Amino acid sequence: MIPVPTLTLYHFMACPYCQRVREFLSKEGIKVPMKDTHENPAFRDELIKIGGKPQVPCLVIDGKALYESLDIIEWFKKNYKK
Ligand SMILES: N[C@@H](CCC(=O)N[C@@H](CS)C(=O)NCC(=O)O)C(=O)O
Repeated sequence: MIPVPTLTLYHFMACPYCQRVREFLSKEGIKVPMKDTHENPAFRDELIKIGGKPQVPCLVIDGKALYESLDIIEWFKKNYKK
């Protein structure tokens, strides 16, 4: 069996870089659990603990933070098989 990584996308609605990632995911039909750091400040604190900064978007892959919208999109292109 191929191990499936646990994914969480930290984001907030007004962030254009988050929007870029959300649009890519939507276009590709990829569903990822999301945490809105503006809606819930506890998610912001959580992200700082994991990745060291509150910058969004951030994809957390098995507990490891991947920042930068274009790097996140590249990660999905490389690693996500439908
Ligand atoms: N180059 C980054 C830019 C991300 C960015 O600037 N995000 C803003 C929100 S739109 C942010 O999180 N700013 C707060 C911070 O950097 O701590 C990307 O493409 O993901």
